[in-house]
Amino acid sequence: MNKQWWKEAVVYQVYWRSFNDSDGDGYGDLKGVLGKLDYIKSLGIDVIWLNPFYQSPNRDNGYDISDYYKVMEKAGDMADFETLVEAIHSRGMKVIMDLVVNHTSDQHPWFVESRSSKDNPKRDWYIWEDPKDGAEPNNWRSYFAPSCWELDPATGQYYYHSFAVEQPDLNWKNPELRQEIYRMMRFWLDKGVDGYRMDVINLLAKKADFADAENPYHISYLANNPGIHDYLQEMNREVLQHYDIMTVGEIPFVSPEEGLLYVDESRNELDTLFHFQVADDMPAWDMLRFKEIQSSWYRGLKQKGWNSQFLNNHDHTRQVTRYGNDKEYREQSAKMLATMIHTLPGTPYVYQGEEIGMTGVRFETIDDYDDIAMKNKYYEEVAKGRDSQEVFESLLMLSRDNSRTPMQWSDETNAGFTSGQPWIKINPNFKEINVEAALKNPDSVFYFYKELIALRKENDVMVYGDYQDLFPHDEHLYVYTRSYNGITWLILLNHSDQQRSFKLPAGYQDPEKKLIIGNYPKETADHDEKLRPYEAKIYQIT
Ligand code: TEU
Repeated sequence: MNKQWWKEAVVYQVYWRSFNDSDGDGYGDLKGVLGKLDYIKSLGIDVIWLNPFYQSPNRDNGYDISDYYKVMEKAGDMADFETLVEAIHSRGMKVIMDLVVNHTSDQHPWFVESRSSKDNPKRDWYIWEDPKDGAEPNNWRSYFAPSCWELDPATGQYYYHSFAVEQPDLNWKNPELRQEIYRMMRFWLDKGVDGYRMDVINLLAKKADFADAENPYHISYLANNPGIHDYLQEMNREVLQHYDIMTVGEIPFVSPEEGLLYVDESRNELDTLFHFQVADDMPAWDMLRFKEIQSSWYRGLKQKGWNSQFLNNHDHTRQVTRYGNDKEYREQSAKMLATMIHTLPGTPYVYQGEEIGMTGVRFETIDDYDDIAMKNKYYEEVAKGRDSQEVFESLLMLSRDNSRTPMQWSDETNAGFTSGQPWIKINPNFKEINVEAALKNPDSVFYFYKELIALRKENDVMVYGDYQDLFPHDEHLYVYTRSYNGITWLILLNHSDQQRSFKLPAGYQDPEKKLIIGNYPKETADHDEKLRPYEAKIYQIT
C-alpha cells in the first residue's frame, strides 16, 4: 500500500460553534479556535477538520449554506479564516473544510431565483417535480422530515430535499451548476485549505424515476444512485487532482464493496470515507457485529483503498456514553476505545472533547435541545398522538446534542467556553471533566491520547500493518494483531466491566513480549492472560 501523509495523520474535528468563544456572544468562533491551536498541537494532531462556517441561517447549524464565499458572522470573517489557516500551517498542521454541496439553504440566492418561476434560468439547479395525483411525487421520507418533497404554492411544483425543508437539494445533472461548485472548491483550496470532508457526498445523484419505495422508512434510496461515480470522477479531474490534499467522503448506506468504489486508488475519486455501519447500525455496543464490520472492511479495502476510524462526531453521541461506560469506568473505557480506534486499520479521528472523555448529556425538556433532527422527529411523533414523555425518552440517547455541548475547558463559569450566554447548555459535569483538570493529572485520558498519537508517528505498524482478529467469536474481548515489516503488535481490549481471562493461540504466547502502552497503572499491567474491566494493552511480540 503506498504511503500518504493522510494515512499517517490523526485528525481532530473542531465543531467550532461549541469549541471556544472569543467575543462573548455565546457561540464559538474562528478566533476562538486560533486561541486553542497550541492545545490541539500539544496533543500531537496533524490535521484539523472544521465543521461548516459558510454564511448560513443555521437551521441545521451551518449545513444549510446561503453563501459559499462568505464566512458566517457568528464564526468571524474572511480575515479570521486566513489568519487561522496560516497559524495552523505555521504549527506544522493541516486543515480540511466541510464541503456541503448536496444541498444549500432555501435562502441561497440560487434557490430564491430557482423558485421564482418555472422558466427562471436557475430552475434546473434544483429538483422540481409536478404533483402526482394532487400530492407528493412519491412516498420517500427525508432525513429530517416526513417527506422529501415540499410544495411551492406559487409555481405549483414540489422541490426535493434529502434533509430539512429548508435544505433543498442541488441538481447535479446540471453541468453549469457542477462547474460553479468546482469553482467554489478551487477558491478555498487556493486559500491554502488542505482538503475536504465531503458532506453526504454519495447523495448527489438521485434515482431517475422517483418510484415509490417499498419501505419508505429505510431511506437508503436517497444514496448511491447511478451517476454518482461520474460526478466524483469529474470533480477529481476538474479540481481534486490538481492539489496535494486529502478528501474524506461522508458515505452512509454502503457495504465494503460499494464503499470501495468511492476510494479505490485506481478509480480517482476520493481518498477515504466515513462509512456508517457502526454509527448508524449499532445503537449500542455489539462486539460481534463490530468485529464483523472491521474484518469485512479490512478485507474489502485491502491494498486498494483507505478507511477512517471514528466512533463519534457532531452527529453521533459521545463514544464513552454510547459505547463505553461513562460512570465508574469512564476513564478506563475512554482509553480503551481510544486504543482501539488508533490501532484499527484507517485514519483515526478525534472529536473535540473526546480526548478528555467528555460524555453525553441529558437535558430536562425538549426545549433545552437544539438538534433539528431530534426536534422534528419529536414533533412528528407527538402529533401522531404518542405520549410526549415516552417520545422524548426514546430520542435522548441518539440526540445529536449529546456531542454538541460546549467544550469543557475549566471548572469556571460556563466551563471556560464563553463569557456570555452559551448557545446550548453546558454539560453539568464540567466541574470534574475539563481540560484544566486533565492537564494537571498525568494519568488523564488526555495524556493517554497524546501517547497513542505519538506512537503512531514512530511506528508504521500502527498505520500500515496487516490486521488479524484472533478471537472473532468472543463477545467481550477484542484481541487482534497488526503486522508490518517483521514487527507484530498484539492489541488486547476488554469491552466489559468484568475481569476476563483468555488463552492466546500458540505462536502469540511470547514471554518476552514488550508492553507498549496500557490503561491501568504500569506496575500491575502484567496479568498475562487476564484483562481487568475495560483494560487495554498493546504488546510488541517477536
Ligand atoms: O450528516 C448526514 C447524516 O445525517 C447522516 O449520515 C448521519 O451521520 C446519521 O445518519 C445521523 O442520523 C451530515 C452532517 O454531518 C450533518 O450534521 C448534517 O445535518 C447533514 O449532513 C445535512 O447536511
